[in-house]
Amino acid sequence: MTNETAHPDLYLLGGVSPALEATLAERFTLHREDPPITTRAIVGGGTNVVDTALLGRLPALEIVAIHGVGHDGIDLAAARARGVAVTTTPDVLTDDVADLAIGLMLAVQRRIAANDRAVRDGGWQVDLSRRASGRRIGIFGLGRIGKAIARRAAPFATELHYTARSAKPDFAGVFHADIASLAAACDVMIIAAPGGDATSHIVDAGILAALGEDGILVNIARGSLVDQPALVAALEDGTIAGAGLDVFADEPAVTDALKTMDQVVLSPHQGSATVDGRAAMAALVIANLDAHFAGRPLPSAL
Ligand code: 8YV
Repeated sequence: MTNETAHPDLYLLGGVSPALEATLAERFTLHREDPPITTRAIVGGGTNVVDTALLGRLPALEIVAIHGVGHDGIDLAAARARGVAVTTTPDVLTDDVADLAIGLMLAVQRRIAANDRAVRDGGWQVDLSRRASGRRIGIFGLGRIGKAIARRAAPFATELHYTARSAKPDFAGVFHADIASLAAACDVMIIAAPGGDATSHIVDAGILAALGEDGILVNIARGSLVDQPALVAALEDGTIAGAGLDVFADEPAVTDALKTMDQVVLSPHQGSATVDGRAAMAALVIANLDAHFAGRPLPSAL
């Protein structure tokens, strides 16, 4: 069923909150599968795929409004070539994702999740944890989220290190041109860079070896950046000390090996998932769509 004039057709590609879905339903005719060729808008999450095949099936498509900041699933070049606008929800989720990165870092080092399980099982004598303060902390990717992590990480760090496309003269940290140099220089390495071909499996067995036996890996970015079997092997044989993971190679699947490890803290891709953050993200998705269909400048176009 389509209703092109009053309620443009919108393909709801990813799961969104009931509140956002209700607001979208006031403005659009929603399609959760088999979008009609009259589809003018797509709303999806940061990991959803909009590729040339989908773009080819939707000749009337005008805008892809992403509920998130990642756009590794979107073929941006193909969208641009077609004149399809792409928007994201930057800034409003930065603090929440950065908070979770620090939470995972602390939880791994202080064994918070393992101790919680022990107490629930009636235990009290548990293994000693590691001091979380006084570490050399490295951040891979110094965009909005990476910088917010750095601000929070600074009180825990003797040294802050980072890798970005270029050195940031206004940032008080040690620049490393590549992740191998970063991994060798830090005790905690936090991954905050975009997914996509350029970063696929950039954290491999060699990088984990460079991070070393006292090293902790935290990933709040995309599972695709990490060679997950290599990570499992590195955790199993003590090549690194632990990991805090909000993202995985094949979400929502999480390999069983990780679930058995007390030196690992697992989180179901919850970086932006606060009541406050999700409300602000939903509002920005709507603001982008409203602006587009009113012919106004888009608040957060890529
Ligand atoms: C969302 C994300 O969970 O911003 C991103 O790229 O991965 C997350 O904030 C995702 O977009 C689902 O809506």
